[in-house]
Amino acid sequence: MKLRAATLAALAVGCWCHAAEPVDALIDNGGFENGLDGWTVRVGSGAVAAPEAAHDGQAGLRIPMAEKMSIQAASVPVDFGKKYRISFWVRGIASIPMSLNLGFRNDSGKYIEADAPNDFKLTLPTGSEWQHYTREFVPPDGAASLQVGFSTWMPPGKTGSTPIDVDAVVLEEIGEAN
Ligand SMILES: [Ca+2]
Repeated sequence: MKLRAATLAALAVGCWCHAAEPVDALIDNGGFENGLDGWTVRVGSGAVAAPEAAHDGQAGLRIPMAEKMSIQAASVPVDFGKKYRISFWVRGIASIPMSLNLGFRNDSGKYIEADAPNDFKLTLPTGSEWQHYTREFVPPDGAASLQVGFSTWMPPGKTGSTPIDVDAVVLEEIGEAN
């Protein structure tokens, strides 16, 4: 029993370390605990890191629904021979759609076009409650870097009312592509 208790204690410590500081996370400040450090607003304004938008920790990304918006994380190196997983928490998507954008560039910095328009632009689930979105992908041939972003757009005749919240954006390398 003594050994078992020690093992459990070790596991508990290990889990705590992992939760506090994921070793595989490629995106800096994916939890918005340091405000919008590392993130760049490309279109629109008003996106903030706010306590009321937190799923984990003290802050999350709050996107007001008044206009088109686009925000991107800093570019991270990727390998097209590897498989990756992106995950995050999201809530509040209603009449205004939001997409997850995977922007790949080659080693010359040239943007890689998707074969199909929606391959790298993924529509996110609607709903007022928190949902954990997870997707695995393999970067296209020649990809050397990835910029993860979120964008909203305004379908004709639609107006937004509630804000969209995003938190705990994690990008991990999970193995070989094949
Ligand atoms: Ca957070």
